[in-house]
Amino acid sequence: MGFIEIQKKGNYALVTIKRPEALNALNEEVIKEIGITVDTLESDSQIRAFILTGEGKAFVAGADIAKMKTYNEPEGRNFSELGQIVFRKLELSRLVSLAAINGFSLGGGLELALACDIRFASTNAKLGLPEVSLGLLPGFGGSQRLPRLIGVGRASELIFTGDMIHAEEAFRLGIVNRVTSVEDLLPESEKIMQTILSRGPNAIRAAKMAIRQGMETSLDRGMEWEKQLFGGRFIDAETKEGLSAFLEKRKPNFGG
Ligand code: CO8
Repeated sequence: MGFIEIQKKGNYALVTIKRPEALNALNEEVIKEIGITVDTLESDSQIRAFILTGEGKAFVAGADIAKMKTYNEPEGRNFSELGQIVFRKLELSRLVSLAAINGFSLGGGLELALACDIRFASTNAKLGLPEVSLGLLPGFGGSQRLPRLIGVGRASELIFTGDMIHAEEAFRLGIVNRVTSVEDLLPESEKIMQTILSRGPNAIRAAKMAIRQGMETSLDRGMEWEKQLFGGRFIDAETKEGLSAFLEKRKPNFGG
């Protein structure tokens, strides 16, 4: 693949978007490669998570503006649909995803990060949904995910102004979980991945399912889901091992 590098690191992967000459802007090829990457990692039974980052001074500076300039109405809709489908696949994947935002994360680039489970940003990162400055609106799910994440008022302000914000402001708003120094971004991302990967893998998968499905339904239906998933844990050897290890005062062996 031309735009994406996958480095396997035991049971997780470091995925780097590499189109630095255009600040990693997303054209159709890059988006398709992101989809192929998710499929490839999902089909690898050893891999349980990935960290997504960008090469150079951007995470992703948005959808490819030069390419979008050539679009007519169906092409614009198709492009939006392609991004939506690929980001949704990433979001619902069994893999835990962490966006390590190393620089500009704008437009489609922020929308990509919003589809990940966890977001860390380095102090130099700048985030925003500047689509309205181009006569567009977020088209890869951003108008839907951002209000769900930070509330309608705050999302509306960011989307209507198109303003870029610094990492600290993104942290204050709840868009990113953590702000790190530039040097610490990947080590901190890897450290939290190690913690996540040391826990019960099937439990994490169930928890992700409960969170993702629960966020899109009523509280009562979400709790019904949670109950089913919780019950399901008791037919899994992993749960037996986790409970026994606690009682035997030892570390659980989840085989990871
Ligand atoms: N698309 C294409 N090329 C880009 C993009 C982009 N989004 N961003 C940067 N580039 C290119 C520049 O054109 C430039 O190319 P060249 O060297 O050939 O002139 C190169 O990357 C370096 O960029 P700059 O020289 O501009 O770098 P600066 O450090 O001066 O500025 C910025 C960095 C502030 C990030 C600036 O590049 C910028 O404002 N970029 C555009 C950001 C933006 O508006 N992003 C949102 C795009 S719209 C979007 O994402 C919609 C998503 C939903 C689509 C739905 C389908 C229809």
